[in-house]
Amino acid sequence: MKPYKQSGFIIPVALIIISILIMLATGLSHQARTQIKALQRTQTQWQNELIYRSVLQKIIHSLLTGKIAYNYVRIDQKQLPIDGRTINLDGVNVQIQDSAGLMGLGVYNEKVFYRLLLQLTDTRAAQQISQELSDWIDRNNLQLRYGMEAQDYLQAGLSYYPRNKMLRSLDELLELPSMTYTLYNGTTEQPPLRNLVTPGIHLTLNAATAPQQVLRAYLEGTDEQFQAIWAARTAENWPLLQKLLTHFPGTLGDLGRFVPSSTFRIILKIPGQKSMRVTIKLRPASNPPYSIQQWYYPDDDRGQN
Ligand SMILES: [Ca+2]
Repeated sequence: MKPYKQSGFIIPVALIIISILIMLATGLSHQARTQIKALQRTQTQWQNELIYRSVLQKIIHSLLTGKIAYNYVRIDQKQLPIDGRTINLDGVNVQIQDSAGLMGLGVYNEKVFYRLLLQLTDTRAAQQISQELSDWIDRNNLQLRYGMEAQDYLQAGLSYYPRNKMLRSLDELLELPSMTYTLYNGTTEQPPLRNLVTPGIHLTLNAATAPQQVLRAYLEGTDEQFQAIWAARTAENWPLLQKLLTHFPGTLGDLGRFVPSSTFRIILKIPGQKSMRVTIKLRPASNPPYSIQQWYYPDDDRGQN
């Protein structure tokens, strides 16, 4: 009877031990799976970065050695667009944007920024954001109607004040209380605001490379007048575009000269994967003949939290 009693005691203990072991094993294998997934993600990211770097090198080479005119760089009888249009290079979707086609916020023009925002959001939000940016940049003594100065940030329970200086980086726009995640990062229907502006100083706008919303913001006049301008631009009819711009009331000079900048923003994306966003400045007389001004990889959307 004794062994029977003993086994009666051992069986529950053994069962407990077995279930603990099973729990441990399940936990460990779950942990291992998570780790393997993380490793695979890192590996894919590294592989993609290698592909991006290789494509980027080709683009930089083209920009340095090709002939840049209007909205393209020509090299070996081929043309790469520099107006932000998407093209495919070695399986990577690439957008090269001449910086002179973007709205430079380095010399802030509230009126044209408002006109840009108006195409992306409602009138009230456009007024608020453009005036909040004015107050973000100016000193603390002149609060605009829809703007906000230090005391308003305090009253709104924010843990920071306006900088009262020029923008240092574009992502500072996310600090404006009325800026929204979708406006900044875009939706399937509209381009990200971050793709249309730069924190740089631009004295002229290149009408041959400017995205539609940016060009519209700089040009006053009716929608019909602008449609004629945009039709000439998309048809790449440069003489006509130049002629139309001469007679179009604008707020920035030399619109018909089509002068590109030496700075380019390049976005690379393998479909379904994280993208890379790089800003490079060509300086052919130096070594290396370009400098990297911005390097975002992986280039996630901004300001989610
Ligand atoms: Ca201020």
